[in-house]
Amino acid sequence: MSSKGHIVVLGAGVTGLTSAVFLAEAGYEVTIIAAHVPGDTSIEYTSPWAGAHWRTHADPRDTRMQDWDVQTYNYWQQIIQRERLDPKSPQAGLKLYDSHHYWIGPVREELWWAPYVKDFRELSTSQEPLLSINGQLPAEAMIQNAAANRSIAINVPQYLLYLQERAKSLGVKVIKARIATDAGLTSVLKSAAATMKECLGHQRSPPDCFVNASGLGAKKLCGDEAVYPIRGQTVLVKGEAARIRTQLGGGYNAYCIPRPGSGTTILGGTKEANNWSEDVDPATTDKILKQCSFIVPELLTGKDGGFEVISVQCGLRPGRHGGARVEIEKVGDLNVVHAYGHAGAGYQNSVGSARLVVKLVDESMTAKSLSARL
Ligand SMILES: Cc1cc2nc3c(=O)[nH]c(=O)nc-3n(C[C@H](O)[C@H](O)[C@H](O)COP(=O)(O)OP(=O)(O)OC[C@H]3O[C@@H](n4cnc5c(N)ncnc54)[C@H](O)[C@@H]3O)c2cc1C
Ligand SMILES: *[C@@H]1O[C@H](CO)[C@@H](O)[C@H](O)[C@H]1NC(C)=O
Ligand SMILES: *[C@@H]1O[C@H](CO)[C@@H](O)[C@H](O)[C@H]1NC(C)=O
Ligand SMILES: CC(=O)N[C@H]1CO[C@H](CO)[C@@H](O)[C@@H]1O
Repeated sequence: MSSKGHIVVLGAGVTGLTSAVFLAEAGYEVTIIAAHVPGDTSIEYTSPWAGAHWRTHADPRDTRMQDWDVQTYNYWQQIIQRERLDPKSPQAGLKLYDSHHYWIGPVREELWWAPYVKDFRELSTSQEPLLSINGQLPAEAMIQNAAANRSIAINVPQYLLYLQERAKSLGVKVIKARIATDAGLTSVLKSAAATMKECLGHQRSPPDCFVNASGLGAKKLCGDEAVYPIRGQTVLVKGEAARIRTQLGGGYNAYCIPRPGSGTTILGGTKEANNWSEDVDPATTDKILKQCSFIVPELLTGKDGGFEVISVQCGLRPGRHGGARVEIEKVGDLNVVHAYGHAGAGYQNSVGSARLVVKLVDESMTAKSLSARL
């Protein structure tokens, strides 16, 4: 089968892997080059540190991100449905749960997404579980508004491996290598080409297009000053929570995300802009555990009546002023499709963002063949 062209994807986080899968499905020959691949852990590799769940961050005016998130929600439901019909198919690590949203004080967000998620409903604070939760909280921290719907939690390590296997089964080659970042974009591209030649010999033609899914690495790679870290600390505890929970307002950003099939749950968390530290802060751990003890009582299984903590960790979300950059840039003779800066939404953006990457790559190939004919 002849391919539509050879695309090199830089990065093997959720953005690069999903883009690679969709490009391969669209008929391209794809090579991934990445310093970190599924199974690795590093502060420079955000994807393994995510919760993760679908809980949109899109502003009501950000129709691009709304669209990405809705596409991903629907696509994940299709995967879940397919696995239900064929339990022997590879398991992605996705599961539908009830997802509860609690607000201390007024609801300060527009719930544009209510019609797009399954079974959205308001919850009464005079009924359980809110009655019991509020019964333990001081007046100023009580939950005044609550809603629920069905949403998806992702077993992150499993999903990354699933994406990588899916990519490989479509012929995608994965090269683990770091690309030098010290001498500008043209040299980045040269270095990538050299790495590929070294690792793959003459199996592959020179790239027709590059996809730049380097996450926070984009800052160093091409000096995009709009990119910045948003640090998040989380606690992994024993037991799989009965449902997803998010609590906002009153200075809190507490969440609970069961990790499907693993017998564990992620409790969070923080959002600290411009902090590059990978060190966990014990006071923050205490704060997370205290706040979650009110909203996740079913996991208080420790001998001391607290959570059974497995690990505490930090990840750096790839923030970007102006939002994620998914666009074409022409660098010399080569077309680069950028796909980085998805901040705290890389998973829920991933399917819509990857489909846009395929569209941009298609456009760049059309432009390339037109200019070759002139
Ligand atoms: C605590 C926490 C909770 C989160 N919860 C959620 C959630 O619930 N839902 C959600 O949607 N999102 C969540 N996120 C956000 C999500 O994790 C990120 O948006 C996403 O992982 C970003 O993926 P990425 O592929 O763009 O970047 P990364 O995963 O960082 O991947 C970057 C890739 O580029 C490679 N790379 C970079 N530079 C180079 C180089 N010079 N040479 C070679 N390779 C290079 C790296 O090795 C890596 O493979 C959370 C994040 C954190 C930290
Ligand atoms: C990826 O994007 C960053 C930020 O714009 C840039 O510095 C880097 O050179 C790009 N890398 C590639 C291979 O296009
Ligand atoms: C970053 O976070 C660490 C760990 O919590 C903390 O010790 C440090 O003071 C923070 N740095 C900045 C610049 O906020
Ligand atoms: C897909 C789905 O079930 N959507 C529902 C979400 O909740 C809203 C509000 O109750 C309904 O209108 C949608 O039909």
